[in-house]
Amino acid sequence: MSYKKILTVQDISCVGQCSLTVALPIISACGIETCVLPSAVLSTHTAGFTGYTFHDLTEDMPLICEHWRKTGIAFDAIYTGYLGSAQQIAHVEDLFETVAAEGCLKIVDPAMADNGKLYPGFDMAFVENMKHLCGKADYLVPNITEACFLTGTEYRETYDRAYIDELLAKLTALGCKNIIFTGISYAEGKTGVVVYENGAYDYYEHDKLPNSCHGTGDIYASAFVGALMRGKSAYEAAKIAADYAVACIKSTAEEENHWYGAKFEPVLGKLIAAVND
Ligand code: PXL
Repeated sequence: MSYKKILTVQDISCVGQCSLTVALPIISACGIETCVLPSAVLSTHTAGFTGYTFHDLTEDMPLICEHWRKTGIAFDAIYTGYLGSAQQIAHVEDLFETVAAEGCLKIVDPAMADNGKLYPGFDMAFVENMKHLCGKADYLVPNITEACFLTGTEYRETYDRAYIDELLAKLTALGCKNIIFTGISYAEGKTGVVVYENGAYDYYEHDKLPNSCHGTGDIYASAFVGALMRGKSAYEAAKIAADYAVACIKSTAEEENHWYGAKFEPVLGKLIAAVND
């Protein structure tokens, strides 16, 4: 097997167990060379901390990209997470054109919203730009809130298969090829992930834990990318990532002092075992 090299583009929240501080260790643990393009440096993430610093790296992005292009560096996959501005989205679209190796997989996590709301600092102009980026994705990894914003659909806490099918149809109309739709619950006490690939619908269901943790979306997408790059099918990668995210949440249960993220580190061994299986 050739040694796969992937690029992930998202912020560094120095403290908070999300974005790059999650993607880098998780994808590396899957056995994939993980290169990073930090879009911004924050002292912490923005969900629950106040007074955080935010150093924008938008201007560096095209310079870094140009150096890679000149050097002949190209990636087997490009995975994007939290991006700070419309301009950053445009730079990512340039990266898709200039530093993608042949057959490069583009995986977009439109990390911008959860629980019916946009994260602080995002607005509908950003959503419009994100729609354009999603149209270029081979794999889109949204949650329901993000899918609603991307498609102009009313967010619902309770829903049925018809609602999810409608969201899937509207998402594919944006142009994205395959969708890994997270946090889909059809039964009390259960949740799961819909794998919509080449027009076919599949669903992996698992227990819904009573607690939830910030950053599990990033953990999920990173584990999915790592497993996919190890040659797993999209369904198998979606299942591995779901089982790993559940293990991370379990390892964080009952931890009041650890409200800001999930303790993904102690259970990395489970992920490594699953991708090597
Ligand atoms: O987990 C997504 C994320 C990434 N990066 C930053 C965030 C968030 C979610 O709030 O604030 C800076």
